[in-house]
Amino acid sequence: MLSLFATPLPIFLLFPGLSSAQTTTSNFPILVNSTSTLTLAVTPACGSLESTNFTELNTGINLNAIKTVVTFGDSWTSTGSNGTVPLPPILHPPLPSAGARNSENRRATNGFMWNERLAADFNAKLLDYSWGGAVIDNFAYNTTSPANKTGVPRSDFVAQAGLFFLQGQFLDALVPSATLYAVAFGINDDGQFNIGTSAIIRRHPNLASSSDCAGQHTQMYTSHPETNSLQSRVFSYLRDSHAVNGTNFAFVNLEHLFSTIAADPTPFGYAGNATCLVSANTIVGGCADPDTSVFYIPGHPSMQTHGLINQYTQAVIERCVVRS
Ligand SMILES: *[C@@H]1O[C@H](CO)[C@@H](O)[C@H](O)[C@H]1NC(C)=O
Ligand SMILES: *[C@@H]1O[C@H](CO)[C@@H](O)[C@H](O)[C@H]1NC(C)=O
Ligand SMILES: *[C@@H]1O[C@H](CO)[C@@H](O)[C@H](O)[C@H]1NC(C)=O
Ligand SMILES: *[C@@H]1O[C@H](CO)[C@@H](O)[C@H](O)[C@H]1NC(C)=O
Ligand SMILES: *[C@@H]1O[C@H](CO)[C@@H](O)[C@H](O)[C@H]1NC(C)=O
Ligand SMILES: *[C@@H]1O[C@H](CO)[C@@H](O)[C@H](O)[C@H]1NC(C)=O
Ligand SMILES: CC(=O)N[C@H]1CO[C@H](CO)[C@@H](O)[C@@H]1O
Repeated sequence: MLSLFATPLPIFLLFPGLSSAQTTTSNFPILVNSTSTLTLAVTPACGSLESTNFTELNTGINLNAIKTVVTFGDSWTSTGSNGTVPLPPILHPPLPSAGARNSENRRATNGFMWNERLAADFNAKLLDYSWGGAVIDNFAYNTTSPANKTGVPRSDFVAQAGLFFLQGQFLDALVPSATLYAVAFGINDDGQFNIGTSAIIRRHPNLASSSDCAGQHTQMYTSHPETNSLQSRVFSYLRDSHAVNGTNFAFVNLEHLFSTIAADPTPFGYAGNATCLVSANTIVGGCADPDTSVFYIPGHPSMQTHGLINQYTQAVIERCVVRS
C-alpha cells in the first residue's frame, strides 16, 4: 500500500552520534544524480534554544563527519527500500512515482528523494526505513490501530525503528559520531485524534538514548494547529535530551520553505502548473516539464523540489548553529 494522499505536513528529526569514536571508513560509492536546476531563494528562520515553540536550529550536527544517514518517515522520504540501501528510481520511461505502482521500489516523486541527495552530497551510505502513509504511532490514535476503525494498515515510526534496532547493526557499523538519524513524520498524523498527547512522546523510540545516536530534524510544509503543537512538544523533548544527555539535534521547518515558494515561485525557478500530474496513477495529461513544478504527483514534491528540501536542510544545519 502506498498512500499517496497526504494532508500537508511532515515532522522531521535529525540526530548524529554521541561518542567521539570514529573509524576512517572510505567513502561510500553512490549513484545519485543530485543536479539541481532550481535556486534556493529563501534563507532559514534561525531561532534560539530557549524558544517556547519549535524553531529552526542546530545544536552541533556536523554534516562533514557523516558517513551514514538513517531515515524514518512517510512518502515524502520513502525510497521503498525498507531498511536497505535504496535502489535507483525508474526514470526511463517516465512513470508516475518513478516506479511506485510497478515495483516495490516505491517513491512518491519522479526521481531521487531529498534523503538520497543529502547522503550523496557527503558520500554517505543511506539506510531508509520510511514508508508511504506512515504515522508516528499507530497506538496513539483511535483512527489507526489498535482501534483500527478505518481498517487501513499503516507503517509507523515505532515499527520502522523496531526493524532498525533489529537489523541496522548488521548493515552498517553505525559509528555514533558519523551517523545521522532523520525522522520525518506528521503529514499523516494531522487530523488523527489525540494528536500531541504525551503518549506519542513516551512511545517515540528513543534513538537519542541508544548507544549510537545524536541529533534530530523536524519538518512541516504547511502550518496546522494540532501538528504545530505536536512539533513544539517534540522540540521541547529534544531540548531536554540535549540538556540532559548531550544529544545534538537540528530542527528544520519546511513550512518556511514551502510558504515562501507559494508566495512567489518564480525566484526559485518554478513555472507553470504547481502540480505536474493529475493523479498518482498516470502521466497522461501531465505537465511537459516536471523540473519546474513544485509538486509531481498531488501532495508530493517533484524530484527538483526534493533537491531544494535537501539544500534547505543543509542551510539550516550550517547557518542555524546555536551555542549552548
Ligand atoms: C541529471 O539531472 C539533470 C537535471 O534533471 C539532467 O539534466 C541530467 O540529464 C541528468 N543526468 C543524467 C546522467 O541523467
Ligand atoms: C506558539 O504556539 C502556540 C500554539 O500553537 C500559538 O498559539 C502561539 O501563538 C505560538 N507563539 C509564537 C510566539 O509563535
Ligand atoms: C519492512 O520489512 C520488514 C522486515 O522484512 C517487514 O516486516 C515489514 O512489513 C516491511 N514494511 C513494509 C511497510 O513493507
Ligand atoms: C475518535 O475519538 C474522537 C474523540 O473522542 C471521536 O470524536 C471520534 O468520533 C472517534 N473516531 C472514531 C473513528 O472512533
Ligand atoms: C486493520 O484492518 C485491516 C482491514 O480489515 C486489516 O487488513 C489489518 O490487518 C488491520 N490492522 C490491525 C493492526 O489490526
Ligand atoms: C536520557 O537518557 C536516558 C538513558 O538512556 C533516558 O532514559 C532518558 O529518557 C533520556 N532523557 C531525555 C530527556 O532524553
Ligand atoms: C496536470 C495539470 O494540472 N495540468 C494543467 C496545467 O494547467 C493547464 C492550464 O490551466 C490545465 O489545462 C492543465 O490541466
